[in-house]
Formats: sequence, C-alpha cells, structure tokens
Amino acid sequence: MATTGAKTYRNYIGGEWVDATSGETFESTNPATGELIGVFPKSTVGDTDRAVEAAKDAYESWRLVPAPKRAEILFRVAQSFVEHKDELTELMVQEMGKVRAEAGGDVQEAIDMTYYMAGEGRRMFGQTTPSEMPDKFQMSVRLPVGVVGAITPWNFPIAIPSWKIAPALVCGDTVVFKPATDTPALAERFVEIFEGAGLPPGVLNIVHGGGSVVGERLVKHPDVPLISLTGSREVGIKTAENGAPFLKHIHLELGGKNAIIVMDDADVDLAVDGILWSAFGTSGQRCTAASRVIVGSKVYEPLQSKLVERAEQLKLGYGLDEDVDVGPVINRSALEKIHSYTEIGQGEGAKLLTGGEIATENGLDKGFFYRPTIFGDVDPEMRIAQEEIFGPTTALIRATDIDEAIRAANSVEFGLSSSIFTRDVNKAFRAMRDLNTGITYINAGTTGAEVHLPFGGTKATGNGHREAGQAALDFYTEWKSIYVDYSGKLQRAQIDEFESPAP
Ligand code: UN1
Repeated sequence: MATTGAKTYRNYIGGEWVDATSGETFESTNPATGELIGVFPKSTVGDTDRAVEAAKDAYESWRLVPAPKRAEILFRVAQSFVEHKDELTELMVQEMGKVRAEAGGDVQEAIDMTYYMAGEGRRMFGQTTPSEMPDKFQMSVRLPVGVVGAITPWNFPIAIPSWKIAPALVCGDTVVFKPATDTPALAERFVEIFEGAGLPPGVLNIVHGGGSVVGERLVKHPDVPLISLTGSREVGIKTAENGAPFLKHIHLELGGKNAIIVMDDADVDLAVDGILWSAFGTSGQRCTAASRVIVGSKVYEPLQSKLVERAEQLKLGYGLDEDVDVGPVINRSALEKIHSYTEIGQGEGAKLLTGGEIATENGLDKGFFYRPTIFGDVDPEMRIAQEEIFGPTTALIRATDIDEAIRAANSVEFGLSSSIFTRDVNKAFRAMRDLNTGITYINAGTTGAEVHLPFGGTKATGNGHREAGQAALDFYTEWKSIYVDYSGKLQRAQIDEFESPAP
C-alpha cells in the first residue's frame, strides 16, 4: 500500500520525538478496511539503549519527587483521557477493530486505572509494628526499583499500558514502553497525553518496533530491573529465560482458556447473555474470553439452541457503524490461526453448530472477519478445548454434575478467569473455592474485571504476580524494613531479653 500522505510517527526518548536510527519503518493498518493508519519507526537495539539511558537518568530525580506530586501529574493524565475519550475511542476502532462501545470501555479502563493509581500517591501504605525491644521503632516502606520495560499487547491498546505505566510512575519508577506493532498509533497518543500533562523528560519513553529486537533488548538490558509483559505463553517463557541471568523481576500476564459453567438450576437466558458477551465480545480476543462452556445435561439442549440462534443474529462489520456487534480480528495471521482451529475441531470430531468460516459478504473481505463459531459435543481433552484460539470460537462441553464441571474447567494449562451460572449458593461457594483461576465470576461471564482488584491468573497464565489494585504496587516497588533504636544502647534482637513486669 502507498504510504504517501499517511502520518509518520516517531519514538519519544528523553522528552524528544526522534526517528529510529535505522531509518526503517513499518505500517499500521485498519483491520476492518485495510486502510493505512500510519508509518512507524522500526527501532534498533541502539534506539532501545538510548531510551533506557534516558529513563535511567530521569529515575534519579523522579524517585525523589514526592509521591503526591507524581500523582498530580497522573490526575492530569486521567483528566486528559476523559477529555480525549471520544477521539481515542474512534482511533481504537480504526486501529484495533473493536466496536465503539468496547473501545470506549477500553479507554474508560485507563481512566479508572490512572485515577486509582493517582490516589495511591497519598496512600502507598506500609506497616508500622511494635518492637520486641523497648525504645525501638520499626516500619516498612515501599521504594521504587528503577527502569521498567513495559511490553504491551494490541487487544487492550490503551487500558493495558495504563495498568503498567500508571502504577510504575506513581511508585517512582521510570518507563520504556514497547507497544504492540499492531496498535502503535494508540500507544503514541497515550504517550502524548502524558507529555501534555507535564511529565518530566525521560520518565516515560516509547520505542516502536518488534518484540525480537526492542522487546528482547529491554529484557536483556542490565539497567532494566523490572519487566512487565502481557503476551503469549511462548514469549512469556522466553522473557523469563532471558531475564533470569539478571535476576530481574518479571511480571507475566499470558494466556487463558476460560470456562463458563452453566448448572442445571441456572437462569439459562442470563447465561446465554453472559456467554455471547464473553465469547464474542472483542471478537473473542480477550485473555478473559470464554472459549469453553461447560453445561449441565438437563439444560444443554435448550442452551445450545438459544445460543446458536443468538450468535447467528450478531452483526459483523466496521465498529464505527452503530449497529455492528462484532468487529474484525487483528490481522491476517490471526484470521488464519482461528480458521485452522475450526479445521482442527472438525478433524477431532466436534460438531460445528454455527460459523466456522471467514466472512466476506458486503465488503467484509476488505478486512479480517470471522463468523462467531460454536462447537457442540466437545470433549474436554480436544485441542479446541485445551489451546488458546484468541478468536470468536467457543466449545460446548457436557457435564453431569458440579464435580465433573469443575474437573473439566480445571483441566487446562491456563488459569485466568472462570464463571458459574447457578442459583444454588452451595455450588457457587464450591466454585469460588475450587475453580483454579485468578478470577471467578458468579452469574456473569468471564470478562469485565475492574481496576481496583488484582488481575491475573494461576498456572501457565503467569508467574504469580498480579496487575491492578493494591497488588500492582508489590511489583513496582521493593519493600524496605526500617528499624530505629532510640534506647541509646546496644539491644540485640532475639538475644537480649526484655524483663517482663513481675506477676
Ligand atoms: C485482557 O484481555 O488481557 O476483564 C484484559 C476484562 C477486561 C480486561 C481484559 N477488563 O475482560
């Protein structure tokens, strides 16, 4: 495609907008129409190193800015996100493809996260505890760590950068941001908003380019002690391996294979609403998407027929059109991967109930559209019930009781989100305890996490860290324990005994 007239973007390093030293570029295009969005610098290891250098320099003064003052900038950023919400929403529909309401939700999630983390500027609580000794005071405080490498995905192109960058900044860390190459224009606008809010030069830098060059250099750079990555399981493992020789702190937010359980006593219509939203919202491209539905044998038939009927009514199209329910998937290779799973499912003997094809009618062939796809009679061991597809495909699995349902739900390598529809409080509490995931919903689908609770998963979904809420602060700070002895004499812990008052 011709690049004439398209906007050319740059990196932001040390407070300056600069080209990549290679002079090479890559393009971002609209996944619904194929139109060019912009041309971006294909950065090198040298560009990445310059950004790290800038972030390292800026850290020395940023860490000393009082946290409530750092937070004032974040409050201004959040306010600016509010003012630019419509513009960012439209750009997100154009660059990432999700429909307008969902794109607005993505921006809103960044607004919520930025306000929440700005509030931490006046909290960031530690503990004060009594001492075993007289005339001794002790407390724990959070201290920043240094430069954060924030490596973000395309599926929540404004929200997820805010999950990493807002807590990092309020905690006193500085950041080199490497956004996904499918959504670089949104990342650029994100950074411009921080620049406009008065963030000092070098505190937040953006370096565009591929994961194998920029991302890998951040992970292997000795001056980047923290890496936060949202991405695939494979990239997560590689990141942990590459960071291990430096003993880096690595936060990984990886895949999901999330299940909705529908028990025989459930409100089936409510469950169908939840399944449609969780399986086909964002064209199934959420880590939290419901790609399995485990259904009690008594409600299986009515649920299946209602779900298929409703899925067939969903309108595919360009997300800026108000009556569109499902947008495109992100790019051609995603489309091909999703379709290959339809073939795998059919080969495994699962029953294709609806969808299963690339949609091309009425101009949809200009973009990457896949019809909402439902497989029935799926065995929990089949690949379509085990592997992350990251598209609008879900698999119906039968279960005779809660034990079988929970066993099936837990039978995958991932553990991000799960849900149960039931009106039986005992079953709901069993599920809350026994579903092995970081998030569980009762009588709602698997998507829709809010910013003030921890977000993340068990097993291969990550490595035990969480984003969002108070949990995020544990990643972006180090605890320091401080003991102050004001007795004026040597008091040896665990050795010198304080004489208790006589009985
Ligand atoms: C993701 O898909 O990586 O809970 C994030 C949700 C959204 C965030 C999803 N608030 O579905």
